[in-house]
Amino acid sequence: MNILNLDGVWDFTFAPQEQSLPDSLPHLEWESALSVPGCFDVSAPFFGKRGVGYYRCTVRTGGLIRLSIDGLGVAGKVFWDGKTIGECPYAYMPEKFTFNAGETGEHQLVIAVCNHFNKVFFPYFDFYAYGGIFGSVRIEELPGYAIDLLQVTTLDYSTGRVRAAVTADRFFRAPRKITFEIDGKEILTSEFAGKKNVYEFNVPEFKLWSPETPALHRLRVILGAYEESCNIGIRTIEARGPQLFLNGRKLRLIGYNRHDSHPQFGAAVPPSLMAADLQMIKNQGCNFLRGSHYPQRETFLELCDKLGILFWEETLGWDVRDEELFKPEFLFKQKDQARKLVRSHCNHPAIIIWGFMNETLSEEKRCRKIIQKVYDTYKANDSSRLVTYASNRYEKDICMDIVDIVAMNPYPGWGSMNFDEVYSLHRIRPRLDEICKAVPADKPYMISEIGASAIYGHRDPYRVRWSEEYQAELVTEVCNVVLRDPRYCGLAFWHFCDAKSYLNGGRVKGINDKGILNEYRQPKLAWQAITKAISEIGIADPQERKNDL
Ligand code: ADA
Repeated sequence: MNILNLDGVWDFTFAPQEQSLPDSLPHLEWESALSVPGCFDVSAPFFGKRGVGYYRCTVRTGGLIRLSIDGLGVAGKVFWDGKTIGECPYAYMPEKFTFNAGETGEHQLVIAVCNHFNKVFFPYFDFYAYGGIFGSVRIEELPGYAIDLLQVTTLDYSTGRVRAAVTADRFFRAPRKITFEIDGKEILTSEFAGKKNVYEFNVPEFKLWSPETPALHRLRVILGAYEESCNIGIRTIEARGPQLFLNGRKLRLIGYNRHDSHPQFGAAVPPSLMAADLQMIKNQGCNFLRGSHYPQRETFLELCDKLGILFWEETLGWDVRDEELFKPEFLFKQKDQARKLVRSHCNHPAIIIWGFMNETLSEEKRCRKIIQKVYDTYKANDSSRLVTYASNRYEKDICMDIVDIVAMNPYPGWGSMNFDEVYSLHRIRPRLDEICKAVPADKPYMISEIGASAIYGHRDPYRVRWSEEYQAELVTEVCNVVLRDPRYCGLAFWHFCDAKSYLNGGRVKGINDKGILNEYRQPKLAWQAITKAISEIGIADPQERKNDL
């Protein structure tokens, strides 16, 4: 089986007059060239423009193929030799298309990308809607059928027992032999008939995956003439009462929210920068990231697996307003995204939480129904992970009982501010304590966002808001309150680095400047402050630390 990686230089042309994806492929003059992955609106002459960008490449292949696009934005459409193959309706979501490519020979692949806002990516989101192809484009040449979904789950971390659920695609008809290999050794051979089969086996000489020792095993599955491989990690994640447990051991999360964003690359952040970001986070003593607010690139998740960064991945649905939230199509799209996300990323041990609907109307009964349904969809597709949403409804939230871990985005000392008050850090502890009391005592509770804006380089003897000093003191106080209190099982600062947004909502320079680093990853004072707090206070549960003494 052959895999073609199509990353590289593609022909490009831009149609600024087009407001949406075309029904059929128009006649085009290929005026330019761009790299894939890449965003077209981060460089001249397309800076900040909205319209439809067309990417074209020529591929030598034929027969049944599976084309995968690891995320694009804002929406895309795929054409093969001029014919429509399918759509990528959700920004950032990986998509796969299986189709007959025709006779072996040269074929033309065109991906049209529209970066106008749509009913998935709304103009009021607090992050920039980049246009481009964010991740790799690949083709697998299939032997006439393929595995559609391979889902591996750890059943028992003490014995290394796993379950592998294998679903064949719609082209699979006759029964065939299926073989599983782990780390190059055959461990199971069986007959595969029908659409979905489930197998259980023990991983020989298994090592547990954890942030401290992110051990991976290589799984190869061969079904007839088709095969695929992936890394798997033996690990379980559980919520028991108010605690989290990873492989049966108490777990506390500390880290950041992170946008996949950079001034020069937009949302198509190169792997080297992803690795550098993750190394910084790990080196600081953190173990957790929330991929705010959309699906991630495969490379990024692979890096999290290998470096041992626990991950919260979520679907796109940021603060969606009620005129959209309560339309049936919103729920349909949320469920569809949840299903696709699980299917795309279920074998990454780093992912421990699936998320959805950031800061929604969780104080309303009619929203409760939506939250319940999206939660159920995740659980039906993957019962091995925790599912939640990040709330900013605090005491008013009526959906905390639904989710596996309560997650709040409070901004004491920053949000709901009284501008006459220069310095508000004294508000942090009382406000966090109040919110804590409102969270059901039997649920794990984490802070999924907290922070303050700081303009990089702005130092101020008054330590006013927007100064690096104020932000640094705020994060120190947050660490003092949260890391010392066993009630919290996690803390994720908003956010790792400054990221492009819009000018609305008072975003200075159109940037969300609550980054602990600036958009070029240069540290503000708060970076050192967090490093210091982690090394002085530690991240383990305070009660466990006491027991250790
Ligand atoms: C919210 C939201 C973030 C960001 C943040 C802020 O909590 O979830 O995406 O917009 O506010 O900076 O105000």
